[in-house]
Amino acid sequence: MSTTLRTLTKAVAAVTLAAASTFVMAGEKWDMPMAYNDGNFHTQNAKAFAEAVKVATGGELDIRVHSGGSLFKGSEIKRAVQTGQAQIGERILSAHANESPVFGFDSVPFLATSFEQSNQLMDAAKPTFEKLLSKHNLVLLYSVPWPPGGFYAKKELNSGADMKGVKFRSYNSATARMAELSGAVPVQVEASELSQALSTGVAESFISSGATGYDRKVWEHLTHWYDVKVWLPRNYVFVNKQAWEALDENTQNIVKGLSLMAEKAGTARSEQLAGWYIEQLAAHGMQVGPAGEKLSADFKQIGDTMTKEWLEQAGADGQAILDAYRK
Ligand code: PCA
Repeated sequence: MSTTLRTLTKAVAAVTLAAASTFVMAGEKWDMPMAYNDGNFHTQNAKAFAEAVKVATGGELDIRVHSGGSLFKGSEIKRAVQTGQAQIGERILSAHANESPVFGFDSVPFLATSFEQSNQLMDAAKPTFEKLLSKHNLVLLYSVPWPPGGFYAKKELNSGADMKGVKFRSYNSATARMAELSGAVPVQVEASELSQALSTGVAESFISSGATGYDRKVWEHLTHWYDVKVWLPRNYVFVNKQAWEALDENTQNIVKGLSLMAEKAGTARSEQLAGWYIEQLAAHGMQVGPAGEKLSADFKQIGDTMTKEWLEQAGADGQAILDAYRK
């Protein structure tokens, strides 16, 4: 039996046991801060997960989702969960690459550019990634990739040189570095602040999936989206280690099983919506399409530089991930 199936079977057994048990546990309430807006597909997926956990535990574990950075801002979520101010949370993984380069494994340019490759890369990275998370007092529940990232701009881009001096919104160290290497000027902006940054001219270009362009209605400010497929960055959901250990084994098994399902369902949703988001950008008047030859070649070159840099920074851990991925 596959690990996935075994965990699911355990979850089903645990649900049955929980339903049959007559003793009453003290109910747990967990706060789950998330950075992205309520309608975003990751947020909707987490809400479905939280609801399933509540039903399957007979209300004994009640996870309350706080979307859009309303409880903790995106940049505060990991620390809040590490220190137990919140029990569970979601964040874009690569935003933590400044703490350890391993957190940036999914944002090495052009390393994994399809959903299939993204899942293979996650499998390859998991042992190293989970070990690192444990050092940060966190337990991984599930992770879901965003659709492939492309370039948003308010003018035609024909080569990397067209990025010179452009104010470029970054959301992690990889997007900031990509901006620098192309001569753009990086400015860190959370997705929840993106519309404002674009309307005030703080930012005029960025890399992201169609999902964020759609969620933030960027057609109000921008005109072009180039399908570069530079990466599929992941959001991940993690629990404070002590909060996790305080759950009984049945509850842990239920949460593990439902986490597997949330990962599968969220990934399927991301893949299903990927093309639809791009259609929406076009339907709202944006020009969408592949990058031209020169632009692609220039970004490939930047990608090569960044891959080299990442490997230097991530050392043996990074190499182990790449070796496992390429097997
Ligand atoms: N959207 C997120 C990160 C990756 C993506 O597709 C954002 O732009 O913040």
